[in-house]
Amino acid sequence: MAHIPAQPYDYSLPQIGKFALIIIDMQRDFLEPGGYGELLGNDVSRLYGIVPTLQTLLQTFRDFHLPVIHTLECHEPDLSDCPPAKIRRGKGHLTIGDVGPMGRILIKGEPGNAIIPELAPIDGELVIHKSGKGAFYHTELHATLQQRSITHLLITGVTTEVCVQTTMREANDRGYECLLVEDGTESYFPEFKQATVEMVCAQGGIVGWIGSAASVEAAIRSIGKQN
Ligand code: TIU
Repeated sequence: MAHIPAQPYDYSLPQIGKFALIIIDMQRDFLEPGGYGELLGNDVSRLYGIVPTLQTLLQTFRDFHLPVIHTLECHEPDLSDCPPAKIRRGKGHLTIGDVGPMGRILIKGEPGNAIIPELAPIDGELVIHKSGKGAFYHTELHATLQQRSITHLLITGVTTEVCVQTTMREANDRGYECLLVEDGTESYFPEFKQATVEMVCAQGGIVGWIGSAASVEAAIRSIGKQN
């Protein structure tokens, strides 16, 4: 057990085996020009800023053989898992399933749907394919976490106020103790990131905690030494 300095108060990291790192949707579709994020009208360039921080955090988890979960937002090639309302959204010249410069947009298995190479999963890491914004909706995530007795989630990825916040709220409602890593998440809109960071830990931590990647890494190293 270790304490991580956090908002609104210290976060208690339980023993090894009980917590996991979750990296949400660090996919080319959200970070690179020509993907889903850009077709929604966003400037995608600012999301890359968190990649070095996430690489270091991910490496710390790997060094201590701790559980890592990656998620991808994606749809089946026949779009059977994509609500028509989601396809209609955005009003760009392309939409989900259309062919863009990185293959069919937001479709499982297409080049643009892959996790960026800097953070690519390795053998043994859980990869969750999700059709919604939240990682618990229509996925095996909750059952898998329960099987492994994981109770605490260190949450990172993109975008802060969309898939990250939705997943954190879903996790909180299922009883997980969640810490959002502030410098490990990013939004196309800095003001939305800031608002999300403030709202999830307001009211005594109504959804969870906010902390830094360095604090998480320090806590893991201290637990690692105890073992
Ligand atoms: N549009 C936006 O900000 N995000 C998404 O559509 N998905 C995720 O956040 N992954």
